[in-house]
Amino acid sequence: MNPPKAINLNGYRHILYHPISYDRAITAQKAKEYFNWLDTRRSVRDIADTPVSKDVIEHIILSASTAPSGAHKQPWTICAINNQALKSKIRVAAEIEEKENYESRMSERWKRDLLPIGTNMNKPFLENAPWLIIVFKQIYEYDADGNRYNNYYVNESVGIACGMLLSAIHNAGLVTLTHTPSPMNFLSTLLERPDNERPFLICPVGYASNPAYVPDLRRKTLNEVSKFYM
Ligand code: IYR
Repeated sequence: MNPPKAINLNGYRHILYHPISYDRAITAQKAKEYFNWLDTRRSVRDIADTPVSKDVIEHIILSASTAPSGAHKQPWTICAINNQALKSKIRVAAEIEEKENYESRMSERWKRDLLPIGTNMNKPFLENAPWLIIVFKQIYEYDADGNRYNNYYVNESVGIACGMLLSAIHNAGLVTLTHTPSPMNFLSTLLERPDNERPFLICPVGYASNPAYVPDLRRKTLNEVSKFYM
């Protein structure tokens, strides 16, 4: 007998889920192929001004928004900016904070740790990239009765969505980097975000410049990042 297409739990409808699954050989192949593909992702600062269509950005945002979240509140607002004047304002404001960071707020050790990455206070990618995707977290919301309630596991949920955002950008053959100027409250003002939202991450998105350079970094090995208990 076929299982019912839907059941009732706590008065809520639960529907039969048909996950895509593969036989053992294909499962192993898929796991390896995904790693090999994801391992080609790099944070890229040399981003070309080549246009990227709004439709592409919309689907990247939809992909990020498939992330699991605390009580399925999806506590994020993902802003996409391709207005040149607004991008310039964001660059100017970010560089003011970064100047302060590099000149006084960051420790000597921190700056030494960034030498291999080659970052500095100049953020041309904020203006050159065709799109800035700026993720805001929603720390609280109002229910139907107008009562304010806090969202759950907001940082975890939004962090996961950002990971999926990066994967979606990579999948489209585009590049980005995770930029977190600190403090970044200027984003709330410039983008006129409501009081319940806090800026979480800036991702400039576009095609890589040609040529583009990235630091010659090595990723930790499986042994370095994992411990199996079998
Ligand atoms: N937010 C600064 C500094 C910075 C900090 C870390 I940790 C990095 O991995 C990279 C940069 C900046 O964007 O330059």
